[in-house]
Amino acid sequence: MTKSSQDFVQLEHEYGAHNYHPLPAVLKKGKGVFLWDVEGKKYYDFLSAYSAVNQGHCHPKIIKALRKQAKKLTLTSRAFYNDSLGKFEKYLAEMLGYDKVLPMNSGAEGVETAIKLCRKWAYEKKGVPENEAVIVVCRENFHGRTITIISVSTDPASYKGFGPYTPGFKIIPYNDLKELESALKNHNVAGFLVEPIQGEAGVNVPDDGYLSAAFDLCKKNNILFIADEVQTGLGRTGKMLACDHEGVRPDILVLGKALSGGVLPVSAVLADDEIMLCIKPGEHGSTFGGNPLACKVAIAALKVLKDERLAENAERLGKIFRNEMKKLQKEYDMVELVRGKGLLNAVVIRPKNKKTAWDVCVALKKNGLLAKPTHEHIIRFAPPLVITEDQLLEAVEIIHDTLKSIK
Ligand code: IF1
Repeated sequence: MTKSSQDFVQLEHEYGAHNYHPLPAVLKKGKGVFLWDVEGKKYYDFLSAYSAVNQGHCHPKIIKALRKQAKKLTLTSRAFYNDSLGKFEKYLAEMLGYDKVLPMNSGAEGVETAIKLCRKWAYEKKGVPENEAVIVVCRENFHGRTITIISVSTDPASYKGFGPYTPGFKIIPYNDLKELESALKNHNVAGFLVEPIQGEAGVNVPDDGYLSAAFDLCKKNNILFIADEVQTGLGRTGKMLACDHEGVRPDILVLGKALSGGVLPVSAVLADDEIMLCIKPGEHGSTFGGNPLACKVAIAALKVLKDERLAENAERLGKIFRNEMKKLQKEYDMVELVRGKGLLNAVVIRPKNKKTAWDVCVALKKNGLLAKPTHEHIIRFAPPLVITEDQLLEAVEIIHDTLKSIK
């Protein structure tokens, strides 16, 4: 007997840890901007696996690279060289203009790597006394789920009950240059770790000029500017990097998610020699980091971004999308605010008739569009960057009809 959605929900509930609360959509197929559930219902995907599938689901060129390499060699570990890693490192380093690349797997591992690299640099190059390096981070950040990373979280759901926490961080408000300036006065500050747009916080876009001014403050004080572009990078906000909007070139750049087009966990840290070579053989690594399969997939994923001009598409369609949402904002009292950059956008729902973002997302799902609430009143809209204008406008219609129906 074929299983229904409810059967799969039950199966996960019974045998899986309860560390998520998914919308009740059980998916079995994806192609481009679309997903299908086990009953065969088709959806627009407006989450894109948290921006990991910028290139669209199962992009034929990425899947082709995956299949080709999977038949040859998948993993050797870094105990040996392989014939794919150097090619990937060269491709990524040249594409983004850095001397070197350090490959990892998850985004959190990438951020951990950046933190280690920054601390090492502080002791070796800046002259911070051993074990006294401080990294400045922002309130409402999201950098992952490891113990060190949740140690700097200000969201109790992320950190509460998981202590003791890792020391060596200072938390300041986001988008506040005065606070940053005063925090950076401490000579032991080694780096400033920041999301160019805060994703989990609800697509929190800082004021124009914040990133470039923050970068200048870091330079003035000999502090590394570390950008977590795990979510904002690789075309999502309408430029290859969100930092490109302000002409900022981070000292340490962290990428993940779309680096593989959502096919495998692939993350990477980029930096110039002066910083990257502070880590010596044996001091950092990962069994799967830089594996041949991941490298070939990542090169294909990066080529798709470039060849299909996905950043430009995100820039153009993002403007159209926000414009359409602003029309809905005028029409429906329920829509309080629209914000975002490129195709990373959020709609804030005014709590009305006790409707939460969750309720709206459930209604959107019924109408054929998948999106995820963040916090109680924010809906993130982030379709794959391969979406066309016609598809985007059709999705806008779905959002419109949904708002009309629950008004
Ligand atoms: C989950 C949010 C997105 C990230 C940034 C590092 C990581 C992430 C800027 C870690 C991960 C995810 C993880 C996912 C939810 C999610 C998320 F809602 F929490 F904010 F994308 F919007 N830096 N973000 O956004 O990367 O280790 O997961 O590969 O369920 O925890 P990872």
